[in-house]
Amino acid sequence: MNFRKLCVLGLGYIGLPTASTFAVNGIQVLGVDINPDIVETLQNGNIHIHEPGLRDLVSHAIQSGNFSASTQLEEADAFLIAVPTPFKEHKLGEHNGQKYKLADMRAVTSATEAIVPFLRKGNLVVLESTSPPRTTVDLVKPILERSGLKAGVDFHLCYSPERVLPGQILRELVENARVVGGVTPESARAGHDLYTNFVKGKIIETDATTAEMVKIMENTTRDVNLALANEFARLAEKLGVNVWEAINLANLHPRINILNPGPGVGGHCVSVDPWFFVEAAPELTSLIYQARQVNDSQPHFVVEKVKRAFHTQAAVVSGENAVKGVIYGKKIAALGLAYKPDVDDLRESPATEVVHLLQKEGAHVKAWEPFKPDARMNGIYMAADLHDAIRDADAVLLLVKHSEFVKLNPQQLLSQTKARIALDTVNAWNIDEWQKAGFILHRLGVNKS
Ligand code: SAJ
Repeated sequence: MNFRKLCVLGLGYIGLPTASTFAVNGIQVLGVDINPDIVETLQNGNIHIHEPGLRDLVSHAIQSGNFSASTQLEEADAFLIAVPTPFKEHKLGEHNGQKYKLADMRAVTSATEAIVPFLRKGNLVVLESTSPPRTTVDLVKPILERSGLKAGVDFHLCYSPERVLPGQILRELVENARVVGGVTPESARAGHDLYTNFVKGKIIETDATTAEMVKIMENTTRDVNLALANEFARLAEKLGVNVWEAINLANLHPRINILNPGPGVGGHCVSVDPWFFVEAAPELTSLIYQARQVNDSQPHFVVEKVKRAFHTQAAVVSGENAVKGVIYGKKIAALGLAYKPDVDDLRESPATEVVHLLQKEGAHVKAWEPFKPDARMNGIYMAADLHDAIRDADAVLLLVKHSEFVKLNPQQLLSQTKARIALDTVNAWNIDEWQKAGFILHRLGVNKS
């Protein structure tokens, strides 16, 4: 099938890179977003998200004359839906007393509804948003069929998951294998034809529900493995072992690849998608549910660690014993709020959760996020720069392994801060160097400084 014009609905972290990549590969693309600010930003040649290479790609797309942005759809040969699938804010599911999160499908629903008046015979519609299993056949298909056209007969319908890693989206978009699941084999073939316009990895055809399951399985596997790593960190602290050394040694085994523990699991994918399986079948997903509990409770573990760090110091200074209340009134510089290294995405970030929990304990936290210096976070005091964050701090808490934090020189830092306690939750700082400089460095997964 030949595609001349494509409408991409949703110009976020996936929609914008995908739309621009199609455009630079010769397809005429209309990017549609309900947010007029995003459309205006793009029309002015700017971008609203940080992703390496994206600014150049979008300006090439615009210069090619193939890309434009609008709040309104138009007729096209294909429609691609890349809108968010967050959780319902005020509603939880429950199974045997265990509460679980529910997908909020309003954006997918309204994007699909918006296509209906423009849908024509022979069109292709692709859903890319990560969605609970069976969304394509049970939600999207019936809405599109309100047009009077039948999916798989009059128009093609596919689910094709994006699998790109934030920070490397542009490369992975082109190089990764692509799964295209159709409601019929012909639909899958049409989806295949669309993605051949730029995908260099394999394009594999399957059915829509398999493609949905594949996507959720990938991120669930990562989440469960991350829960294991975080549990190992807790165990290592209890057993007096350095978890980082233990993981390195275990990973020498040819079939073992333990991930890195950290302050928790965030972002809009790995910490979200496993809930789609739990929602689909809570009675079958106890391991998946438990992994979510472990990862969601990791910020609490970090806060306990911060308390112990202050308690150790308090005991040395004044012989105080009580751990409770030990961080009340303490000034803490939180370095990094993004959900992972070298990205500007603060969604579902465990670092922000750590900050909120510290504040609940009465600590005064100043956060510094170099990738989003102007971010307005609800209830979080954002420092103007690193210096502002650390100047009056009693402790420096590293929450994200941004490259620029890894490179920090403890000797230089010492003269810029009152803090002598440093706490590294991501294994970024060299203990010897920091101790030599005069800091007491505590590390997640290691029970001594
Ligand atoms: N994390 C750790 N330790 C690690 C690796 C990650 O604590 O060793 C944390 C990160 O800091 C972050 C979270 O896990 O908070 C998730 O980060 P990630 O890098 O594992 O994944 P995402 O969410 O950026 O991207 C994932 C990718 N999925 C898989 O690797 C299976 C990506 O390929 C998907 O396209 C993306 O989700 C998505 O959009 O679904």
